[in-house]
Amino acid sequence: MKLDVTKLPLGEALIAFVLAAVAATFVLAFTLPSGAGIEDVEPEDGAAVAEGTPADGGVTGEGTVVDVAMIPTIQFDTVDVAVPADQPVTLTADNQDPAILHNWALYTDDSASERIAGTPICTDCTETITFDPPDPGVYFFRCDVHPTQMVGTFVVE
Ligand SMILES: [Cu+2]
Repeated sequence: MKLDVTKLPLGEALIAFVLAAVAATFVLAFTLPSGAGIEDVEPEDGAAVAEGTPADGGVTGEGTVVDVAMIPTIQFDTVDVAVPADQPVTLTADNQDPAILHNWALYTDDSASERIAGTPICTDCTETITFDPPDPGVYFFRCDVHPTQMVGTFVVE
């Protein structure tokens, strides 16, 4: 039969194919690391990406996260809050004081005449707000329902 004749070209073709595959493997081996290098650069530009996707969870992607709880009875779990000045603050006020209305509100000082930010007044609730902190300094926060019982200091550094 002529099978032996047709096998030889096939064998040569296979060898050529394998050589080409090996060559391609080397080419890919040198190409892929540079591709990965490009991907490594992207996270450094991630700030722009994060700004573009606030709906995906900008809450924790950037900025300062502050958690304050209202606890029994009629008090904040923390009365000293400090944040950096150069990034937005995302504050969550968790009212754990059963059936008592509370909120968290930030003012320029304890006269509470100029409000900077605040959560709604509610009971058995958790409210989250995001705001830009004022200039570095010492500020005042309180619960508007209990303005003398529930107070604290808010420092912007
Ligand atoms: Cu209160």
